[in-house]
This record gives sequence, structure tokens and C-alpha cells, in this order.
Amino acid sequence: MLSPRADRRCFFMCLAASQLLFLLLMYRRGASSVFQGIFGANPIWDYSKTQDVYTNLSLFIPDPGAVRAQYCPVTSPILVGPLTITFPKPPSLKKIRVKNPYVTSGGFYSPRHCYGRYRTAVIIPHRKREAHLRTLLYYLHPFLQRQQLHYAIFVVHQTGNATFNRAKLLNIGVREALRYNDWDCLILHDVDLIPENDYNLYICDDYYPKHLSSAMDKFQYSLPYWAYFGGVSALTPDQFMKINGFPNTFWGWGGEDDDIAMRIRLSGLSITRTPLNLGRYKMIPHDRDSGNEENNYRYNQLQNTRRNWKDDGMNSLDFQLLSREKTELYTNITVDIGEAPVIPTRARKWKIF
Ligand code: BGN
Repeated sequence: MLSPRADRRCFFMCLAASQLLFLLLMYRRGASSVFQGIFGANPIWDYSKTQDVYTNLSLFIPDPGAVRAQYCPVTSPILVGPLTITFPKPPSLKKIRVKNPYVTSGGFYSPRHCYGRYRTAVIIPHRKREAHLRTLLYYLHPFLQRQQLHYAIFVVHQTGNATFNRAKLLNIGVREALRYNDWDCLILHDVDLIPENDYNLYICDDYYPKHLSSAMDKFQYSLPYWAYFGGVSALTPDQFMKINGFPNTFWGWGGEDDDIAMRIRLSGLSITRTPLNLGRYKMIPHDRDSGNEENNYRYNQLQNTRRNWKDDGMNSLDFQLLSREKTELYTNITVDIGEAPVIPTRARKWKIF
């Protein structure tokens, strides 16, 4: 039992320590995000009442000859919240073009009546998923316009029949996208995920890599596990370079996102996430691709991330650029990224979870 005096001293020390911790959090994360985290400042969204992502979009694009005099507001006034996402027949490219008249060659867009405050590059790894790509473009262009972003969409297309390598394609996309602009934010986006709420802003966190697809329908709108980093994420170019980009050595399905999550921690950063009621995504229904078979070595590879991450990534990226083409709705980067190395069968297939 402590004496009343020691008791009081202990109380004041605890109080001072907790205040210090609070101030430290505010300093590192920004006051508003701390308050939001603690008090849950996000509104409760009602996903039974949704709106078409194109609703009144053209009304918000006034006089084409108007002179832009100021930056767009910090929060766009034309967001609608929950969006109607359905998957009937995939729209044609022509239909998407007609509905997005202000998107310019290469899939670039700038708000017409104010200067876009944020410059965002969306990078989509792709192979033989044309119908999914059209569906994504149909929803993504108006979604980004509602957010009043200055943006461009880059599709990185893997040629040939070698095993798919999502993370390497994303590395290539970043290298290529940075040739076009000094982007504030890189959005690494799977082709089959459609965001359900336009308040899920495609801008980066100043401090930490952000996981945007925190609640996917295929996982019953929750995280499959606490370190999950798959689907859609947002990193500033500085954050991306700090973690040496993504691994180039994960061929086929699975594990590369876990490696990314691990390199984020190993480089002294941590993951921030869009809250679950906002980071909702619908996955376009499909079967597993051929050419993207499960990566049986992923368990083994993940054992070695700590040792390898500084040597496998942007600093070891090697590929052959076949073409750079500005189509009407996106910039298409076609690449030959080689093939998965043949790994001796004695390589262990450890399960670590
Ligand atoms: C995990 C996969 C991820 C995938 C998620 C969601 C692995 C490595 C296990 C050690 N990770 O299990 O890559 O995004 O499922 O499908 O398989």
C-alpha cells in the first residue's frame, strides 16, 4: 500500500505521461486525425441509400471559358457519399468517353473552375482483364472528378504468358508515372475493386502509407486480418521510395501485399487506414485468372523479407518497356517483365500463419 503522498505523486506522473503521449500523437498524426480516431468523427453512412456517381456531375463544370483563379477547397463540395455500384454488361469505351468529356488524352484531368489542390496518379496492374478495366474506368473517372483532384490513370500491362507479377507491375507504374508529373500521391489499385463512397479520398496521408480498401464485400466489409494491405493503397512518392517500393520477386497470387506491409514496418513507418464504414469496395465477380496461380513459395519468401527488402524493390527493378501509349481514358504502359525463376523443388513451403 502506497502512502497518500506517494499515491498522489504516482497519479500526477501518470497524468503527465498520458498528456505527453497525447501530445506526441497529435504531433505525429495531426490533431484532426487523432480526434477522429478517438471519438469516431466519421458520419454513419447509410449504404441502402446510394447515388449514381455521375449525378449532376456536368452541372459542377461551369463555363468552359472561365478563368481559374483559386485552389479548389480542401474538401470538395460535390461529394455525394455512398454510390450505386452494379455490374451489368461492362460499358463500352465509347460510352465512358461520352460520359467523361473533360478527360484528356492519356486519362488526365484537372478541375475546370479551380486549381486541383492534390495531384494523384492511379496505377493499375493489368493483364487480360479488359472488361474489368472498362468497369473500373466507368466508375473511377467520375469518382476522381467529384473529389476535384488533378489526376491521371496509368495502366501497366504485362505482355506474354509468364506468371503475373502484381507488385513488379506497380513498381514499373510508379517509375513511369513519375515521368509525367511530380505527383503528391500514388494510388496502387487492383483492377477489380470499385470504391463505394466518394468521401474515401484518393489523397495520401502526410506521414504513413494508407490502406484504402479496408472493407471489401468479399471479406464481409471487414479486414481479413490486422496487417492486411491488399487491394487499394496510397503512398506518397517519398513513402514509396523509403520502403524501396514493392518486391519484384513475388510471382503469382498471394504474399506480396504481406511483404509490403512488412517493409513498411521495417522501414520505421506504420499503416494508416480508411475507417471501415468508408473504405468499402465491391469486387467485380470473377474466377481465378489463369497465369496467376498461387505462389507456393510465398511463405518461404516472407521469412526472408527482413533480409531482402533493401535489395529487392525499386533499386533492383529491371524490365523491358514495349510501349507507352496515351489512349483516351488512360496511359497504357506495356512491358515485358521476364519470367519467374525456376526454384528447386526442395525449397520449403512453410506456412507461417
Ligand atoms: C492472404 C494472402 C494475401 C491476400 C489475402 C487476401 C498469403 C501469405 C501467407 C503467409 N497472403 O492469405 O496475399 O491478399 O490473403 O486474399 O497467402
